[in-house]
Amino acid sequence: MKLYNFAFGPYPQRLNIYLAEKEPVGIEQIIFDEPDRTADVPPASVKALAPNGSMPMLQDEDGTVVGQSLAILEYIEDKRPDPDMRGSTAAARARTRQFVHVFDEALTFFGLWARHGSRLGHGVVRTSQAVAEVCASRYAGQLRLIERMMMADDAFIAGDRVTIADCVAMATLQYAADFYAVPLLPGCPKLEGWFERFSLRPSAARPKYPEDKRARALGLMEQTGVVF
Ligand SMILES: N[C@@H](CCC(=O)N[C@@H](CS)C(=O)NCC(=O)O)C(=O)O
Repeated sequence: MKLYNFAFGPYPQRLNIYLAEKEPVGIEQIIFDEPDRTADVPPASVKALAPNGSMPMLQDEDGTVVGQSLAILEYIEDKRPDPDMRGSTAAARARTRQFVHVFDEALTFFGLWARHGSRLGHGVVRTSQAVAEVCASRYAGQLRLIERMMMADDAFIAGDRVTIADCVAMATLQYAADFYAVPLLPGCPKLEGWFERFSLRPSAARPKYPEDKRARALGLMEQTGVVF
């Protein structure tokens, strides 16, 4: 299998963390520099493999192409079941997937907040302060929901072992903290404890960000007047 990806970004980082944790055999990672249409990065031939044309993108030897990060995680779990990173029972898998979906929704709200509120978007896309504020509030709401879903005794997001939920969670919260300087929500001790512990794992090593963009992105809360 070939995995086309970027070294940073909330969706790519889901796979980067996952592959570092799982270490599956037979998956070649092709990592592109940040997108640059004028330089054909990623190449048009790779983007054309799937309708969405975004990274990460997986291509299997039989020609199967999977173009959505969550579907890629599930596909690799199906094809390389060991070590299991979803849960060994239907109930455990459902628990993992509930966290995955809530974090995925959180990232959608975060992405809209950033798109509408960050200096990075101003003058590039149509922006709305109202959308930024609503989405920041919905992002915070998702984190509060996750805090209520977590069990106090669990070492990881969805239980006593690393699952795809940890990979999706870390990619989201790390991106918010590192790239936009948006900290974890106050009053979420379980999530905060997990974040501190998981941040120490080699899989969660801070990716290399484009520093010019990051310098403008930092301070999203101040840029939008949002207070948690
Ligand atoms: N829903 C997609 C989103 C992927 C996505 O937006 N990837 C971004 C990087 S964070 C990308 O490839 N952007 C460049 C582009 O779309 O040309 C997924 O889960 O994989």
